Amino acid sequence: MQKRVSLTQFLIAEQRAGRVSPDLRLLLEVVARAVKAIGVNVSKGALADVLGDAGTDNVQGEAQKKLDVIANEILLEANEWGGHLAAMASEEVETVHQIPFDYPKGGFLLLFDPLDGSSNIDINVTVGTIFSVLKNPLAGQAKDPTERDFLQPGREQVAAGYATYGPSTQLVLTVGNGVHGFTLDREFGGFVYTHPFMTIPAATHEFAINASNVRYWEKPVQRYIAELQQGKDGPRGEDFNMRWVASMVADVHRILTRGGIFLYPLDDKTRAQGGKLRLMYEANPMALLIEQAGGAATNGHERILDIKPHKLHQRVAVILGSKNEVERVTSYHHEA
Ligand code: AHM
Ligand code: MG
Repeated sequence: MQKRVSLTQFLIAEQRAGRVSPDLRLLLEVVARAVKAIGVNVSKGALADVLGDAGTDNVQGEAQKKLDVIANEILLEANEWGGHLAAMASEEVETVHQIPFDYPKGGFLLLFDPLDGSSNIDINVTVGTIFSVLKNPLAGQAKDPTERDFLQPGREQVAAGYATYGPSTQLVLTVGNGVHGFTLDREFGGFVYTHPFMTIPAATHEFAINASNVRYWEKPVQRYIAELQQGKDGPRGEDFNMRWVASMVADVHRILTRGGIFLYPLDDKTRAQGGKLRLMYEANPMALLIEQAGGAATNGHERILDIKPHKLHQRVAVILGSKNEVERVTSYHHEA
């Protein structure tokens, strides 16, 4: 039988190779533990009264699902006391979440979307957690981090990842040395290293976009998608397939597994707020993973990881996945 490697063994090997500090290893282990707990709650569904609306709105003015609130609380509580974090930020929390006074503070900032794809919760379709890790620029000082300390471009991330709660619970992460996937063994209760060095082919025949928004898109995106839809009969001379789960984690996971392009472009509905998806805890971590797997990620004009954020809950247009296709759509934006 092939020897199984656990997440802990993987992280210890990364630590010995000098790519992960002891504190970052602890952080990733704690996130993995929180993700397991979220997965348990997600999988209980209607049996545990975790479905439906929480009856509250988040900072973005979106109705919170019960599981949004539960997942957020699990991640905040799990990460407060270990001493590895200086502060946290979450899609579900308006301001920076400070580490309680009675716990030591560490050198990292953790950002997350506790439960991405909320519209899929009540219909038993894959949802996930997305997270991003930055260094605390105030490390060694007695000051609490403020929102400004979080506003670093995505290229500064020291780690990023996501979990999918689907037929199996998977954890996919990068610490800057490729993308690595782990599958939760539910009987034994641990993550097993199942997907080493995930890569995205440069070419693809699969795209993901919410095509109901076609009339709101900008011209370059309308042109690109129209060309794909014309298939063999159009300028591309080949057919393309479409998939849209409406959970970014699931769509990105498919792309990391078999290639593809994902677009949530700027459109007339979301222009005023800068896009639909959030830069700091959705686009940035996914962009780092995609680049680490050999793909590309832009907002149509520039590399996502180079965008200098100006606010915590900033939104952004997202085009990511197989390099050839991302470069093509981006060039259409430049031509326009
Ligand atoms: P959420 O963080 O509130 O769940 O919203 C983000 C989700 C993404 O997971 C997904 O790609 C997109 O919103 C789906 O949008 P649409 O409803 O237009 O299909
Ligand atoms: Mg989300």
